[in-house]
Amino acid sequence: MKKLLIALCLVLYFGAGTAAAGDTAANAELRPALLLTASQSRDSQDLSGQWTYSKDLYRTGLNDINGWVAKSRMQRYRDIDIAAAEAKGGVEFFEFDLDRSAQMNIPGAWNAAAPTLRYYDGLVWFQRKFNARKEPGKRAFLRFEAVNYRAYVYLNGKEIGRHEGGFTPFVLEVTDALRAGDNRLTVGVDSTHDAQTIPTPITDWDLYGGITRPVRLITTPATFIDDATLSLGQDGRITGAVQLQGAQAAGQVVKVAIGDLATASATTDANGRAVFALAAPGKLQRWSPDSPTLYDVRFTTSGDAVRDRIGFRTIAVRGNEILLNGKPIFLRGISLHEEEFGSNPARNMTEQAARALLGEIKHGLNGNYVRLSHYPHSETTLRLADEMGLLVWSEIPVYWTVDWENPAVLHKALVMQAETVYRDRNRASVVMWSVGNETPVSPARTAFHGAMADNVRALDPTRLVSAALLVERHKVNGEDVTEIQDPLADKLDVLAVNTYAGWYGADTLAALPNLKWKLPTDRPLILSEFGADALAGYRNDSMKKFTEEYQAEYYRQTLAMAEQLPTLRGLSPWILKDFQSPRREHPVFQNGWNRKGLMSETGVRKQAFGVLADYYRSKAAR
Ligand code: GCB
Repeated sequence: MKKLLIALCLVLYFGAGTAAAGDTAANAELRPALLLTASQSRDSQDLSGQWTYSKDLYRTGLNDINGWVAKSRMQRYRDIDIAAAEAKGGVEFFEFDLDRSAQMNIPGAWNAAAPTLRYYDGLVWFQRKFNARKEPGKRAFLRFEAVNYRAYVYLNGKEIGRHEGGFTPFVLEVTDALRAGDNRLTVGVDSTHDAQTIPTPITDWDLYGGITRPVRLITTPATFIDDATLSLGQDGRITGAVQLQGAQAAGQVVKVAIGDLATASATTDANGRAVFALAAPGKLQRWSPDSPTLYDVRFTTSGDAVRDRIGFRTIAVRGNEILLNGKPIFLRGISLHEEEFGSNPARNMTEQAARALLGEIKHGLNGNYVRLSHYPHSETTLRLADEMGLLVWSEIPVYWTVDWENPAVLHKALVMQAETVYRDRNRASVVMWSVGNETPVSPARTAFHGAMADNVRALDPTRLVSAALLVERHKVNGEDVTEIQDPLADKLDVLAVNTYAGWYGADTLAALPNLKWKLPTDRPLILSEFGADALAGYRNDSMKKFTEEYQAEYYRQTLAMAEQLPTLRGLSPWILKDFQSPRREHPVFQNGWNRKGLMSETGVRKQAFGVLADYYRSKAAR
């Protein structure tokens, strides 16, 4: 506990800054050394495609027995042509050869790639050879959008960096390690989770180990724009900042142009940072789900330029209302895992795959909101949410069990939050940062979440903070009353609860609309989860669990219950699509799939889909 208190004091100390949009002393320690914000607009080489791989369950490529340095015949990252070495003969021999190993499509989780890897949980080495030009005066970086869960990265036999955390990007400079011509990139990916990882191994979704999102080689000038942000404030001003990196970062003029509506310029300080503030132009169209206007925003210096597509909107709470651009809004949403339609998904979120999922929410369900659970989703999904007009709840996997008393684990959570905020703060769609999901109340856990709430506010004071809480039921005057009894509620702008009455527990469906709730009246409430399993195509009127009829009726009755909650401002039922979970092994109904989807894994709509779609249609009309 003492160690945790020290960590919290540090957080509070670092959290003491007040300036807007991040980058204050408040979070300097948590800022990734390199961001390459808006790097999709830069010169780059996409390293997607066929990589070779080698399983390494006993971690021989990292360590030998007794923790000694790995044997050279096991070191998968060596820059060596093994076939040529073997042809020469001699005493040396090898127990791997990534040049002649099996191939796998990257990005994508290994679990879907081969039956032998379906439940493989451990270390796998990946190799990709590529050809590069080396341009004098330019710098080169590798940007990984996500590697689940730990990455060990080597270029041409040299270690260039490591990263922990399966859902956030990281950038490694390779200017010196890169060769003109042939290069050998080797990445050790360890999917193992333990009591000190985030999440722990106790979840309700698939393991999905691997290089699950794109990897790109990016070149920049010697001094380059590392970060560039812009957003609309409650005061009607657009503010933002640009961070340059490199020897010439100080004293540079930086220009920003918002479409053809407005321009501004500023000069970088000694740290290479320039800040902007301008009155929102009269013609500025506010971003909203009904009108998701994005502007082409260009940031330029004398030697560099990046572009981003940015929407401008405000989000706030007033009493128990959620206000988008100053007007009350009801969040017509659904929860979503990062898993594409299909019978053997690989968590490869291509634009087409993300569009298919978000399209069902926006056009199928008449939704305006999505809970991207239970971890930061791909940049592709976030950019599409901006483009299609869906508000987003974003979270990191501080889920169920966490080692609450461990300062190192808290530090991981804060870093993961920072990586997420720095990645997504130009996304108008993101309106809410969640600091946890269904964690059992205890003093250590509440201190942990409290530190996360303070951290995320310091990083980004412009968005709302929430958490998916558990509820409790008590007898009051002989009647069951459902309540939030969680001190974390004091830290949140929006209260959110997961409720499964009618699925887990003994309640009948008919009882749901009459359940009594006691809720704070001063804050908006979201039902962040409710749901029931149904196997698509299993139909009969017997009202047995796992039938489509039961799930549809569960939705009707839960929505009737929701109508009784006066401060309810949004819903994200569990979940759009059936998703893989080793926790779910009923041999007839589940077979490794959590069946709470409104659609099957292949995209067949169940009856409850229509129930929610009709409800949202009438809600939108009201
Ligand atoms: C929950 C969890 C979610 C599970 C779901 C379920 O409360 O937040 O991750 O998948 O329940 O299906 O039980």
